Amino acid sequence: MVRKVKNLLMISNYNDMPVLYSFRRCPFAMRARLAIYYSKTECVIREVLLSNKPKELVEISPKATVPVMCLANGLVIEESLEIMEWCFEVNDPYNFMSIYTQHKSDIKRMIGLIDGPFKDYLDKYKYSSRYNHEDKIKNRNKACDILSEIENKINDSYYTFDYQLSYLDLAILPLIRQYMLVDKDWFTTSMPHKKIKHWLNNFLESDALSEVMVKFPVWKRGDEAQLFPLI
Ligand SMILES: N[C@@H](CCC(=O)N[C@@H](CS)C(=O)NCC(=O)O)C(=O)O
Repeated sequence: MVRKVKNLLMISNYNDMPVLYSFRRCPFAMRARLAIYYSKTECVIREVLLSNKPKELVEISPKATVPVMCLANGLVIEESLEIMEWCFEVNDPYNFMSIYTQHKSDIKRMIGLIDGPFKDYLDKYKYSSRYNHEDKIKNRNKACDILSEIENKINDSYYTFDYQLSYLDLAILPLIRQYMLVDKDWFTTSMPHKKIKHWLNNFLESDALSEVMVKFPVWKRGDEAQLFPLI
């Protein structure tokens, strides 16, 4: 969703750069930061605590999920996928948008599977202390079944499309990384989708991931602008 801030004085912009409200470990904020990184967009990043969101974030985006991107003209982009699209519409040095445009319905359907049912099973698997052991395994396996679609999509070059990263890879890798992190040993030794393991490993070893996972102190009003990415 895109909204407009009415009182532009509410936005403290640094050199007219977009401001990204982010939370380092959030997979949705990660996908937004990956898009910022790959589109070579310069922005100001504000790391937030989900347990103590700054009022500046809640004022510009009452639903107050992260990521949120606020542009100098007052436009506020409140969904991670829309932030990705905005970044690549402004600058797309790796031509991500051409594959996206050609295969939009397929890509949206797969992102929908990962953001929807996969994320639901992942949360139940990850926070399984609230459930019994049997449920934990059941939810892990249901999430794993959904991953068969992605496994079938990954080609011999270990991308979902052609011979390069795409919008789809960037959008879903952070959630699949989160799935792996719940039980690394099981994922490495027993998770059946071999191509996914290889594809995820390439991502885990990438410069892009190191850049987007740099730790920033939690932002508070009055702090100096923290630019992102650092390079
Ligand atoms: N559909 C949203 C989902 C964003 C989302 O759910 N972010 C989580 C953090 S991973 C959040 O901000 N939750 C709000 C909270 O925990 O208060 C998007 O893609 O941007």
